Amino acid sequence: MPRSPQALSALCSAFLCLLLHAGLAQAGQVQAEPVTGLGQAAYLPLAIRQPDVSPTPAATIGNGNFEAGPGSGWAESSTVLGDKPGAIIKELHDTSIVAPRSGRYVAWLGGVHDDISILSQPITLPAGALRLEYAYRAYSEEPVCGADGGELALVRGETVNILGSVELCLATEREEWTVRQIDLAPYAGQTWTLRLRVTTNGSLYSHFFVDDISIVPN
Ligand SMILES: [Ca+2]
Repeated sequence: MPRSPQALSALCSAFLCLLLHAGLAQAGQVQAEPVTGLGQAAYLPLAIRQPDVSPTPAATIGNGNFEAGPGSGWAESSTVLGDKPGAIIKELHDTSIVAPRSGRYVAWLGGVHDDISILSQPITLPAGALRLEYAYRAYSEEPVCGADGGELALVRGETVNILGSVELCLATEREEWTVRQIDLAPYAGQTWTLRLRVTTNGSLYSHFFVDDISIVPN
């Protein structure tokens, strides 16, 4: 039975409508991809932000300039003066003889007979090339080197890695602040106790003053 032109037209419209909807759906899928793509792109700023995360902090020496006074950062001990805070970290009131390199405080090892003075603190060194920097003054009445002196070392358990020696005699006196640097690259990424030890015998005074101990880039 032949359909009326109206009926055909309606059928055709419905078919076109189906095609149209299918086309739109298809077009929607096509359009959906960039939307999905944009969704993924939205994560890019997160990836960009990642380098802004704080890098591993450089190793620092706690109270390296001693200006926080005794009892901060360092362990102090002296066989003669005891192991209480202040045995080694001193505020210098009379700066006419020795003025601190910074502020008012220094570490003062020696200065008494038959003594072993030790200043120490644990340090963790980050990866990378670093140096230990410190300033010192040395005074001694010893005419012959070797009687009084000591060492700067990294200590862990029974292991002692000597970084440098401290000579205390007339020939090694330093009446002005003298800055020294020691390469710490072999110890990158490791945790040690930094230890400064000065030993004196029973005659003729020797003094070793230290200030401004820090870790600096190589
Ligand atoms: Ca100081």
